[in-house]
Amino acid sequence: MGYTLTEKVLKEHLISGQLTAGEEICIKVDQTLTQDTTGTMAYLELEAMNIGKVKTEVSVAYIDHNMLQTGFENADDHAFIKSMAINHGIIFSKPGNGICHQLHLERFGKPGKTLIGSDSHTPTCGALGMLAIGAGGLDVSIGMATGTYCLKMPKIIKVELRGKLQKNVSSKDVILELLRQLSVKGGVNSIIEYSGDGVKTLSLTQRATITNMGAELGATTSIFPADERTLDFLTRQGRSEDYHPLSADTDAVYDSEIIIELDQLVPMIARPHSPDAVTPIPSEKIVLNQVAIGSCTNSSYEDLMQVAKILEGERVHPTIDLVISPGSSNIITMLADNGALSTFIKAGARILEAGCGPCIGMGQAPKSAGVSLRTFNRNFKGRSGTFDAQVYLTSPIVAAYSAIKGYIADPRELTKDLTVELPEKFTVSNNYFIFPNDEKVQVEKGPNIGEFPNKQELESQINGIVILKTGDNITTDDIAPSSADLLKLRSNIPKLSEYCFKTIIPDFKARCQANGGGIIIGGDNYGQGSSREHAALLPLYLGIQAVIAKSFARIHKSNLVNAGIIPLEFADTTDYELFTELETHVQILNLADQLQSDQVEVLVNEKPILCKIVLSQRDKDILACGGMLNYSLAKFGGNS
Ligand code: MIC
Ligand code: SF4
Repeated sequence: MGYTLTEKVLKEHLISGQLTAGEEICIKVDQTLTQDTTGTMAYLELEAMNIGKVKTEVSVAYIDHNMLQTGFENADDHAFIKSMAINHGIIFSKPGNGICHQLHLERFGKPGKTLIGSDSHTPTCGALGMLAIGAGGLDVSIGMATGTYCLKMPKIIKVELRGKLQKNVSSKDVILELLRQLSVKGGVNSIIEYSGDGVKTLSLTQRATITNMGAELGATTSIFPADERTLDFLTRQGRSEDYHPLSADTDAVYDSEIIIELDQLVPMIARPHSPDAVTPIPSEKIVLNQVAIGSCTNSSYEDLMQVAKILEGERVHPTIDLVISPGSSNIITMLADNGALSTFIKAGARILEAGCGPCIGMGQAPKSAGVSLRTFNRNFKGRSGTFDAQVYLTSPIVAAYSAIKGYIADPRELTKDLTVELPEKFTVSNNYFIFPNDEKVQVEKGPNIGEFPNKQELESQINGIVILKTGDNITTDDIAPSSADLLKLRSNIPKLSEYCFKTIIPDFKARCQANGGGIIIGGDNYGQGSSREHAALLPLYLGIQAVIAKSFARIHKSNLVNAGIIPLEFADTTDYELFTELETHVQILNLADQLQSDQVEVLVNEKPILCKIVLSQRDKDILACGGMLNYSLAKFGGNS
């Protein structure tokens, strides 16, 4: 029996465990990445562990999210991260250089290597044939400190791509189609492996759009084979030596298989407020106020050159604001050199610096009840910076064409040729990078940077009231909302805790304070979306002891364990009905002992029900220590 691509990479990196779905495995980490909104916590944690140089081959600290500097906070965070990077042998990417995932693809990703990143879209580099996994900041700092990462061995889903995309249909439509079929929880605890004759028809950055947005399926990661298109990309980036071919064996066995006929796909959109609310472009006119092109999903040279071709000689519709945020400084240079940048400006577009920008509400919030069409990966309520915005997701081709028309328009009507010739050599500049040497600097910690909230130890019992009962698919944007105003509080858990669950109820913090903390009851796929550990740290700070849900999203569940909050799953999902917000009392006795088993007895208003503990022994040990920081300090003695 042959091996899948995933198994091949994992076999090369396996430290412990067996490659059987559901088993805990620990793997060698070759590379890590952090970005600034999760980075401050990750580096506070690294500081607490008191290590010298990182143990990875390559670790990079990117500044790409918190780019607006309307006060001292973001600049202070950047300075802190930079000083930690210099001291620990980490490459620092200055603000303005671009989005972590685009830059990592351009400069550092390598076929066959492993990458752990404190951002849920880290799987973008799976386009290069690397195993790239998003994780909480604490897991990434452990990865930097020890060169290891542990996870539950996922199932492997084969997606066979057949044929070729039709004119003006994009690789974005491939991933939107998968979201339509599988939903935002269809990939949880799975790795999506692409194969088939359609693979070679997709360029590297087209593949990266697909692997990037596998995060929206809840997948652990997504991976493409490394082939001649991979070599082509690496050669144009001036690093052909990083290439080696990688593909699954023809007799590899998968847990399940899906076939996508590329030529059957049509241009699609995801409707508000979920990336899986996917439909073809409707015949009714959806009139737009804003079009935003960019983000780690769709800001490559190829994407933006297609946009330039559409905008050439045209004018952005008078009712629309078109905003373009390129993925990297190198891409901006190439667009400036070949005239595309002036095409954008002549058409009437607004140009932003290279970074996440409006994707995370860092500016460009739509007007009241505004309708915005975006090439991004998430359209969760409130994420644009306003709660009443109607945000649709789509490809750059649909977005650019719609920006001219004034409504969401089908680009198959377009007669222009959108074929993009890639430059023989991409621009590659090091001027925004600071590469480590043996220099040591004073760690700079501005007044906004607080302590990493940490639990002392595991309680002897859980005893509290249900503070909140949620529905299905609650996002980390619901638990720990993000916007330009809030992102600057990412290093300040007490202040940020005011906003915990603000998209759902106005008084979550007050409820916690009035009851001395308590329990959260969740539906299916609780905590989907980002890797932000703030979605666990804010509830921890407010005294939440446990979350009982129908099921959890992968990264959030790990973040809960790392924070020392117990994630439990209903043994019988109809028990969900037994709980009422602010009324039901929950008790779990003999916590330490019960946690060692596979199920616990939960007293719901004194009547017992059973809940499952779907955790590895290592997770249980972490919880027994009161969280990952205590666990790792005990294990590595603060000096690994
Ligand atoms: C996101 O797209 O939601 C973010 C902002 O990049 C997050 C990280 C964060 O919350 O800081 C992610 O995807 O992990
Ligand atoms: Fe940045 Fe948006 Fe990508 Fe998150 S999804 S890394 S906010 S561009």
